[in-house]
Amino acid sequence: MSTMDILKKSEDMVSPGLSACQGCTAELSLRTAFKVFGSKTVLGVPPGCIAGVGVPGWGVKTGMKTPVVMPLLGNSAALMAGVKQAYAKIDPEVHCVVFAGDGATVDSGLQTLSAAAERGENIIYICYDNEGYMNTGFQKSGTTPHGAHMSTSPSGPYSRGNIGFKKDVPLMLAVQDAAYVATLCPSHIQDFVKKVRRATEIKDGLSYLHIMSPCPTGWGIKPDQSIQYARRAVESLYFPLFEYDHGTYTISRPTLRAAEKPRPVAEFYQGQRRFRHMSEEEIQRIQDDVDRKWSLLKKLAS
Ligand SMILES: Cc1ncc(C[n+]2csc(CCOP(=O)(O)OP(=O)(O)O)c2C)c(N)n1
Ligand code: SF4
Repeated sequence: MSTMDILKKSEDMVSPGLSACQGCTAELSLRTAFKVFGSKTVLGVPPGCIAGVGVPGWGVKTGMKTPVVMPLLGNSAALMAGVKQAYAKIDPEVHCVVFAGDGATVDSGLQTLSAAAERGENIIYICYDNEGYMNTGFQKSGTTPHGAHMSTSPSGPYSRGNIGFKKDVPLMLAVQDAAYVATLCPSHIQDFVKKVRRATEIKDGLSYLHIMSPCPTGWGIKPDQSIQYARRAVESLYFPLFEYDHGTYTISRPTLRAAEKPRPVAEFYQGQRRFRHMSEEEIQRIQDDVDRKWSLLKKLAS
């Protein structure tokens, strides 16, 4: 089936009426990914926006149309690995999928994620990266970008927002030999669907999908701008799309196209309330970091 056929013909596995903010790309990504996974799927969703917006549901008419398990903030990979091992004996075709925020993934749950990758657990782990702990009031996480004003790293007379730089967990897991690792963005839906499909084919280890997820409420953009900012993240190489598949790195087509004439990272930073205090010099530091990481990725894929 083509991407358009999958999106048009597959059932939406998420009931209407979630309470996510308007323009939430995490919800869009969940709905899109589940069009590929279908009904033979168990979802593990730790505390965070997606759990909070009603995915676990009440009864059988709200939330997900698939079974949902709610792990703790830090043990999603371990819990879903156990669920998968139980299902492997009953029906190995059942996908066991984690859909977790960046806080639950790159901070709290990193140990269990890394251990599940090491053991070769056959789960699909998805991180929707909205670059902060959004559900609890916009605290900084390990993927919050440099300079961002967050409730725990505010900008003001004595501070300039987040001091650190975005942690690169997709590369971390690729180096650690997860079976399949990919970065995805809802602005490039064909590439997105292709990678989710590939994850469902993997039978010999862990698949890790890291999705760029603009969050209008936390980023201070309008709901109808979230896809525009998602696109800017890809086109500036701030968020390069790539795959690591059993030892081979491949840069994805949208990123190869963008790399011919990348947009300045400043265009991704401009207009977001969390970055409005930042000077040109501070944004140049991000550009340098993005350039450095892009050179590394090119080398890995060459
Ligand atoms: C051990 C632990 N600490 C704190 C919390 C409170 N808590 C619930 S949701 C959440 C935010 C999770 O952030 P993230 O995973 O980035 O998802 P998002 O809210 O951005 O969707 C926190 C800190 C918790 N549930 N468990
Ligand atoms: S705060 Fe952000 S991630 Fe959470 S529901 Fe709203 S838009 Fe989505």
